[in-house]
Amino acid sequence: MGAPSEDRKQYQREAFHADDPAAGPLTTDQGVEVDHTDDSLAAGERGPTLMEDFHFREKLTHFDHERIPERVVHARGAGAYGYFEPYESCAEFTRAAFLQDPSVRTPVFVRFSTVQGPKGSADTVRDVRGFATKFYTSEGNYDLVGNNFPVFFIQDGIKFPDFVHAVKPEPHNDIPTGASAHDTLWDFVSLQPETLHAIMWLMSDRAIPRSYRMMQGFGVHTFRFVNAEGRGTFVKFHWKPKLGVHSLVWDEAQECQGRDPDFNRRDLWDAIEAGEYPEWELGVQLVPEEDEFAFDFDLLDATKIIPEEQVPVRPIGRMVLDRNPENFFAETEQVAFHTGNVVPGIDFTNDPLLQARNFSYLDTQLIRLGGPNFSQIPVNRPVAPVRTNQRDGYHQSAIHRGTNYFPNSLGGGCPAHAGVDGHAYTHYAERVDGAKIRKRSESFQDHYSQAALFFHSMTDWEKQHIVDAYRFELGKVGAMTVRARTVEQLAKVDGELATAVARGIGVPEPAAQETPYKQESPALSLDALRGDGSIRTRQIAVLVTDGVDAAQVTSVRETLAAEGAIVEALAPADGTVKGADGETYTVDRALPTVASVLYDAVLVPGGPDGTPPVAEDPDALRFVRSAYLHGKPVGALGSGVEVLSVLQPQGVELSAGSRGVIADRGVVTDASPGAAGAEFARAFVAAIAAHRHWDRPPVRH
Ligand code: HDD
Repeated sequence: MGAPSEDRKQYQREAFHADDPAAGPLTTDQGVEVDHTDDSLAAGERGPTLMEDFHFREKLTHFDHERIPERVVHARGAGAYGYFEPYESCAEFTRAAFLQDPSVRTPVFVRFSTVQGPKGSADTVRDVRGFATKFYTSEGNYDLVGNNFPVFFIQDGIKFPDFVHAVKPEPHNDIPTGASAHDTLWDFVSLQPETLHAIMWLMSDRAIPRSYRMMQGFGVHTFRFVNAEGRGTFVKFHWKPKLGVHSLVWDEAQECQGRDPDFNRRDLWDAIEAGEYPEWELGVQLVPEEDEFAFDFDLLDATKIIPEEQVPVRPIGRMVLDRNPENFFAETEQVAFHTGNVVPGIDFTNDPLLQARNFSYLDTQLIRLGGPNFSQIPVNRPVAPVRTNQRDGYHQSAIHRGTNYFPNSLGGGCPAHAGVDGHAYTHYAERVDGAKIRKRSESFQDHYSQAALFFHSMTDWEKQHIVDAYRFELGKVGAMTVRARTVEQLAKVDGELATAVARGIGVPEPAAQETPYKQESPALSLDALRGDGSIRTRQIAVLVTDGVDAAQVTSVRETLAAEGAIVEALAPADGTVKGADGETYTVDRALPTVASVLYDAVLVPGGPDGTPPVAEDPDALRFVRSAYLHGKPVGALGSGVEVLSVLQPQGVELSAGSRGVIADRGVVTDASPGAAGAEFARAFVAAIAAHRHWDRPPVRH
């Protein structure tokens, strides 16, 4: 609770400085000052509008053309600027300039996205998240265009239009928005077993991240590092978030879609505005060229991971995002990524998915950004000098001088070829020969073992969430043949999984069959990715009303804030509440405007006269119940403990009249009058650090 005068409006009024062009008078696009923009030029007060009104025509014409085509996939996103710095020189493996010197910070722009939904869809849908990074290096732009899954749904890019058509809304009615739970996607999946591994990730909690700041990123493909001597090393890229990897639960993710469709975008924006800069470590899995065939899968197959137990991830640097864009359209919408944007020292492999992407990204920008000059848009512009003989085209903003061809003598031979021993990009001289054929390699034919590896590496609660997700998704599929065929495919991955899914969706259980897959990779479980255990930036709700024991709130709030959590006082109405001490305290938000799904934990303080202050408020009770059902920490102090009786139908036992701190599966209480000691705060912090408590019976996931 804060001072009553606090201004909570977040609009960036300070963005308009005196030297900002917007500070001067309104003008037309030609710079002619406009004295009046509220009425059209008309023949008389009630007469017709005149064609002569150039200001009106210009204003409306520009407005009519404000939209550009949204991205065909990854339309909805959020971006931020920051920097990357390597921990040490990577010269042994790559000559890339930005990976040489720990004292050199390379600026970056990152865009996170969902894939299926249009630009206006909700954030917390079940979907892959894009994680695209543009490094503005001294040798030109390098784009690492990855996802938060390490594998992709198909092996060859020629299948991309089929896959995207299948997952996108169905063509006859454009339904569903932002969802994969529909017939055409599952029809495709059931017929195309190479999708199974990525689909397993999609059914896991990885597909509903708590925050963009709390998800991993992967380059997916095997790329190639090349060092100054020209030696190649296969490389897979990993981003690991400092805050650990955390997810929502499905019920909560769905409610979030209505309560705050911008849940993930707002979270990123707010954290950066608050100076809580998100950070990731960049790691690499390195495989010497001579080990290309040392695995039981093909390194060129983007539906496979290299288990971290087989090739450890080696940390090579860190990235911090510390600046929000100033204009969403100019920066986040117009940013153009391209897998073909590489710098010397980073090269491709023959992964057919990557090869296709190297065509598709440049092509898509031509239609989306309206021509070939999109690299001149500020967010796309390299910091390295650009000297080309490319000329003209739509939206050309450079005023080129001199000759526009090579070789030339009239322009002094400029721009000249770069010397090969300088910073010029030289392609890795891989030897290639083969017949011209349309045929998938035999080494790409196993589609089941790594889907099984992922499933078997999950904890019990993660496995249950996967079963629930399959049941939800297939339960929305109308064609029973598609449901049954998907279960048949699942049976080839894991019989128990297939049976559990079949039981929920009304199709015959598959015949018992032993699958040969027994391997696990513990590094894949969310339990292995909890980060440093800190509670930084967790959102904690404290439910208050008149008569609240303000001393309790202040004491717990101080401890939580010292740990970096964000504490908000929620009351039945906005404004102020009167504490039991007679003082007035400001409310942060009114309960009817928020919901438990927007917070990570809830605390119910007491009142000094033994009455629990929020016991009568239905929003508060629903808040507590929902937090509990979603596995979140619930804390209560003094008479606030009585409010938790709302959880008794869920099996929570409250030992009435108990004194002292009790922490049981994320429910932390101290019923002593005036309780708010250090012991309670410590136990509550530990419960929040655990994120969710899956051992509660029965938690609705
Ligand atoms: Fe893609 C956008 C990631 C396969 C074709 N893709 C796009 C974005 C991300 C990815 C993060 C959004 C970039 C942004 O924020 O602007 N895509 C991936 C990953 C893939 C992948 C990790 C597999 C490893 N993509 C893929 C294939 C193709 C495309 C196989 C086509 C052959 N992707 C596109 C695209 C998009 C795109 C159509 C839409 C908008 C854009 O490129 O700029 O060209």
